Amino acid sequence: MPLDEGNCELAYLGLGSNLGNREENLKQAVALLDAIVGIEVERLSSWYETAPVGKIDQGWFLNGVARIKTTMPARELLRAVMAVEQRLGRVRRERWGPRTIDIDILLYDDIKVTEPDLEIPHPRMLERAFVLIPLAEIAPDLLLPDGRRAAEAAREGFPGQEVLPYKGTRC
Ligand code: GSY
Repeated sequence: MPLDEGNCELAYLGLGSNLGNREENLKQAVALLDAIVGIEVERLSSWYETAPVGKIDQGWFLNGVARIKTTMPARELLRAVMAVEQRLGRVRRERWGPRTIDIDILLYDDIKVTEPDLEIPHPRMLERAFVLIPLAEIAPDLLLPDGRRAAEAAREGFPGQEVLPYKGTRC
């Protein structure tokens, strides 16, 4: 939902799917997020085909990053994000396993949260090509928690982490 400029924070969300119709899952997640009062999706990266990181014996992901404006505090945003995951049928079977949708809060303004169920900045974002490449596409000058700009971080080599442009499904 469009938001007034005042009392909003900027946050970045990582989106991923590797089960079912991945593109449809991601598009629905973005639409559901944007329909929430207190969230406006104001910039969205392209989708990228990415090899699974962590548990590698699963299907490739489609990943992207969204920049949102929000009036919600971080914890309320987490609840909203989890509600969207539930709506899209996310079932938490395996911690690192396949999922219809995964939405991670990467950054929220420049705040730091270290709680068992919520860490901001996202603790693994700086190691993940599937986060940094789409993030750099929409916010190349964004200052990351380690002091680098997003564009610089995305240019690093990421051994074993394949990230390819998504060309869409063919009929
Ligand atoms: O943390 C996000 C879920 N996830 C992903 C992902 O989104 N993309 C890729 N390529 N690998 C992943 N491993 C996990 S866990």
